[in-house]
Amino acid sequence: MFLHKPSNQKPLIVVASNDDTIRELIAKVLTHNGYDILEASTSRKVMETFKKFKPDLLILGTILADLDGFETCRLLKQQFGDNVPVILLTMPEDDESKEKGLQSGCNEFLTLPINSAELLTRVNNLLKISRLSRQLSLQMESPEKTYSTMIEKIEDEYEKKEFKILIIEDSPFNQLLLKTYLKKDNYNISTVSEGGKALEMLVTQSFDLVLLDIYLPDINGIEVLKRIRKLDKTKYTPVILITASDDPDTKIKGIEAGANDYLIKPISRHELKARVKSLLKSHQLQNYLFTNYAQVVEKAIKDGMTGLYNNSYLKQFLAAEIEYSIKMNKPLSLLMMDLDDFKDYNDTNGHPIGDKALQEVASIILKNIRNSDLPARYGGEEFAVVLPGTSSQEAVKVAQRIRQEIEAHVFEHQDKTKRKNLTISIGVAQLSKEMDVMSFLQRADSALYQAKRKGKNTVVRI
Ligand code: GH3
Ligand code: MG
Ligand code: MG
Ligand code: MG
Repeated sequence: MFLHKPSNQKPLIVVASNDDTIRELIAKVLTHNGYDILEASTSRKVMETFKKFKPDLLILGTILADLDGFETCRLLKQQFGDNVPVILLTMPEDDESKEKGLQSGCNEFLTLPINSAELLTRVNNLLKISRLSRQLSLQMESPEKTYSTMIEKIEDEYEKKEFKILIIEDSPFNQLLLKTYLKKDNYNISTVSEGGKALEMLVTQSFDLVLLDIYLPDINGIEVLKRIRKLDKTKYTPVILITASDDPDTKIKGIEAGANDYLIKPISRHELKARVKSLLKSHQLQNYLFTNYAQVVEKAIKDGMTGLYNNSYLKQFLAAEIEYSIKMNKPLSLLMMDLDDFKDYNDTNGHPIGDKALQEVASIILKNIRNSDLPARYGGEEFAVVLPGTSSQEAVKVAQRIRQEIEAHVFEHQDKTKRKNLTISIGVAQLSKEMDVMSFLQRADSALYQAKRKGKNTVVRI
C-alpha cells in the first residue's frame, strides 16, 4: 500500500488490456468522473507503471500482448504486495476465468460489455478501501509503523471474525444457492423471504452485510433498501442488490437508493464471493476508522489518569460557556479545588497510591455534579468544575458536598486517628460581565487561595 500520496490528489488507475476499444471506453468513463488514467497493453508496461507511479488500482483484461492477465496479477501482487486492488474484466458466464482470477489474487470482477454505472461502483468500492487505509494512517502518530501493525490487526480480525450476513430473497432456490456459495467462507448466514420481516430482523439483530433481492412478495427491494438507509442501526451496513440482468435502470436506481454494489442473475459464485469480501473489508476498515477517530479525540481532550477533561479542553469549554452565558444572560460558576497536604500523602504512601487517590477524588467529583457540568483535572492534584446555568450560591452547595465526601472517604493507608485525613480546599467564583477565561480562572483561584489560608478543608466563595 502506498501511504504518502496527498489525499487531494486524483486517484490514478491503470487500465490494461490488449483490446484498444475496451481500454479507451474505460479510460473515457473514468477520466470523465475525475480519475487519472494510464493505459497499458502489455504486462511489462503494467509493472513499469506500478514501479514508477504507484497507482491506486488496476483494471485488467484476461489477455495482454505479452503475458495473460492472470500471470500479470500474480506478478504484481508478488512485487507490490497484496494491497494493490485489481479488477478483472471477464465475460458474464466465464466461470473459468473468474476462478483463475481469484487464484491469481484479483479482488473483483467487471463483466463485459462495460456498463459505466457498474464500472464506477466497482472502482469506487475498491478505492474506498485504500482511501480509508490512508486516512487511518494519517490519523496515527507515526504513520508507517502503526499503519502496518494496524493493517495486520485488521487482516487478523477479518480472518477470525464470523461475519453475519442476511439474505433477503423469496426464491427458495436462490436462497439455497447463495447460502451454498458462501458456506465455505465461514459466514454466519440468516435467510428471510419478506421485506417486512427482514427489516424487523435488521432492527433486532446485528448484521455485517445484507444481500437483497429486488423482487420480493411484500415490499419492493428498493423500498427495503431506502428504509435500511434510514434506520440508525443499519445506515452504513453494506447492501448488495440482486438484480435481473436485463434491467440496467434498476441498477442505477439501486445505487441511488444506497446500495453498495449489485449482483446480476444468474449469480456467479466467484463474483458473489469477491463482492462480499471486499465490502466486508471496507466496512470493517470504516468502523475501525470511526473507533480510532473517537479514541484520538478522547485522548486529546481527556486526562488519561482520571478520565476527567484536561486543562486545555477546560479552557476551550470555558471560553464557549462564557460567551453563551453572557449572550443569554445566564449565570456561570466555576470551582477550583486543590487537595490539602497531598505532598505528605504522596511522600508517605508513594506515587502509585497517590495516583489511586487522585482517581478516587475524580470519581467523587463526578458523582456530585450534573451531566451538564464539566469536570476537569486542572493540574497535578488540582481539579476544576464548570457549572453552566448555576449561581455561585448553588455552586457552593455542590462544592460542600464534594468537600464533605472527600473528608469522609477512607483513602488507602490512611491513618484517620492521626488526623491525617485527605481533604480538599475549594474556591468558588461566578462569572461577571467583564471577565474572560483567564480572569475567571484567576478569580476562582484566589478564592481557593483564601480557603487554604483559612486552614484548608473548606469552601470559599468570592
Ligand atoms: P497544599 O495543601 O498547600 O496544597 O499542599 P500540597 O502538599 O497538596 O501542595 P504541593 O503543591 O506542595 O504538592 C502537590 C503534590 O501533589 C506534589 C506531588 O507530590 C503531588 N502530585 C501532583 N501530581 C501528582 C500525580 O499525578 N500523582 C501523584 N501521585 N502525585 C501528584
Ligand atoms: Mg425475488
Ligand atoms: Mg497544588
Ligand atoms: Mg495541594
